[in-house]
Amino acid sequence: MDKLADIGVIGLAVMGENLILNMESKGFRVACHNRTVDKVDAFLAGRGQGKNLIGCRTLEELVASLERPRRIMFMVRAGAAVDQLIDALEPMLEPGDILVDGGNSSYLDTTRRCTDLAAKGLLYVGAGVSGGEEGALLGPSIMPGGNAQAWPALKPIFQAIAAKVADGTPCCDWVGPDGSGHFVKMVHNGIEYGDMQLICEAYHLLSQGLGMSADQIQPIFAAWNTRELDSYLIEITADILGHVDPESGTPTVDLILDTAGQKGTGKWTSQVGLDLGVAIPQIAEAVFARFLSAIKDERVAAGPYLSGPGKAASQGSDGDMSAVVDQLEKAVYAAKICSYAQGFQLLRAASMEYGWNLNFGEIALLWREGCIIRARFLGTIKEAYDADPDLANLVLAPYFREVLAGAQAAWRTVLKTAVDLGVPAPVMAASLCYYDGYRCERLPANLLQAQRDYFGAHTYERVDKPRGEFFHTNWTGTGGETASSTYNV
Ligand code: NBP
Repeated sequence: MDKLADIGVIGLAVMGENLILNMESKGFRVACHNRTVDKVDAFLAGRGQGKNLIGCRTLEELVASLERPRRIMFMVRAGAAVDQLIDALEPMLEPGDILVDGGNSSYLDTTRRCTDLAAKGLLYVGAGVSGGEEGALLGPSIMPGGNAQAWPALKPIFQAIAAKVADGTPCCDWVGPDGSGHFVKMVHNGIEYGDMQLICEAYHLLSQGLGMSADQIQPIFAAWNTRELDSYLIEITADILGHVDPESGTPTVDLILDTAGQKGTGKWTSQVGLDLGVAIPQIAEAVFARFLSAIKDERVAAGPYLSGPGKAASQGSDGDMSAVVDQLEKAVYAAKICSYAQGFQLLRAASMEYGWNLNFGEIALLWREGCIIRARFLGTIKEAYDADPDLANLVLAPYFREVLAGAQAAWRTVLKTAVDLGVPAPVMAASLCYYDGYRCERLPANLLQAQRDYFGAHTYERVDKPRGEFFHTNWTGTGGETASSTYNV
C-alpha cells in the first residue's frame, strides 16, 4: 500500500486548497476530501497535479488513508457543516485521533465540541487561520487552541506552514484551552474591522474633506507604510488607490459602490465585548459604520434634507495640506494604538473569565506576520507585554504612553477638522473618547447613578464611605425608602 498521509484536509474551497498546497510544499503528504466530490478530482487534475496528495472521494477513504493518530483538518464553512462532519467522522475514529477546525467558528461552539469529543477520547482543536488566500498558500498566522494533548502532533505541521517573523519564529503557537484559539482569531478579525474603518476614515477626510484625488492620496499611504504605520492593510490601501480601471482610465476605487459587506466576525467581537463588559467602542463603531454604509438608498434619499456644515467648509482646507497629512498620520497611529488596546483588553477579560491564562506577548507575535492585521507595531506590542505581562492596558506601556502624548494635539486637531468639514470619523472619534475616558479620574457616572436611583431605587456608593456600601435617597420626598434589588437598567 502507498505511504499513508500525514494529515487530511476536508474542504477544497479557497482556504483548504491553498493550505493543502502549503503543507505539501513543506514535505507533508496530504489526503484531501470535499463534500462535492467533483472538486477533489478537479483539484488533483489541476493545481494538485503531480503533488504528494491523496484524493479521497469519501470520508471513509480519507480516514483509511491517514497515519495514526489521525490528524484531520476542516476548512469548511463555520456552523452546521462542522457539526455534521464531526458526527459523520466520529464513528470511524479511534481515541487519540485529532480533529482540527480551521474555519472561523464561534469560540463557544469550539468549547462545546472540545468537551463533547474529549469525553469520547478524541482530541479537538479550534485553529483560527488568517492571511486569506495568499497567506494560506505562503504562510498564514495560525491560532490553535483546544485539547492541548493534540499539540505535539500538530506542531511540526502547523509551525512549518505558518508565516515566520524575521528571526524565523513561526506565527503559530499554542494559544490555550477550549475555544481560546478561535477567540483570538475572532478578536483579530474585530481589530481588522477597526483598522480598515480607520484607514477608510483617513481616506474620506483626504478625499471628501480636502478634495484630494486617489492618485494624490496614494503616495500618502505609501509613505505611511514606511514608518510606524507599516502594515499589510496600509500597504494594500496604497496599492488599491494606485489601481486604474483599464476601460475607463478612472481610479478603480472611485468606481466601487460604497456599501460594505461583512461575514459577522466583527459583530461577534462586539457582542462578546458587551457580554464580557469590556469597552471596545472602536470595533463596535467599525461594525456600525458598515451597517450605515449598507443603507445606501436611504442615505442618498436623506442627503438633500439634512444640512451639513456648508459648501465653504466642505471645499477643503485653504491651509497647509502637508500639515494636515502629518497630523492625520499621528492621529491614525494613536487611534490604532487605542484600538489594539481595546482588543487586548477583551482578550484579558476572556482569559480571566474562562481561566485560559493567555500570553498576550505571544498573541501579538502570532499576528506579527501572515495575517491581515500584520504590522510592524505588533512587535512593539509584544515587547510591551514581554516587559510587563500584567500590563493593565496597552496604553499604559511606556512607549505607547509617549506616542499617545506626542500625537495628542494632532489627534484632536484632526477630529476637529473632520467635525468642521462634516466628514464622519466614528472610529477615530471613539479612539479619542476611549483615551479621554480611560484617563479620566472622575466620569459623570455619579450623575448616572443618581438618575438610576431616582427612577428605580437602584442605590449608589458614596465617595465618602467605603466601597461596597449602598445608599438610596428618597429624591422627591414622595418615594419610599425601599431599594430595588431585582430591576436593573
Ligand atoms: P467557504 O467558507 O466558502 O466554505 C466552502 C467549503 O465548505 C466547501 O468546501 C464546501 O463544500 C464546504 N461545506 C459547506 Br459550505 N457545507 C458543508 C457541509 N455541510 N459538509 C461538508 N462541507 C461543507 O470556504 P473558504 O472561504 O475556503 O473558508 C473556509 C473556512 O475558513 C471558513 O470557515 C472561513 O470562514 C474561514 N476563513 C476564510 C478566509 C478567506 O479569506 N476566505 C480566511 C480565514 C478563514 P462544497 O464544495 O461541497 O460546497
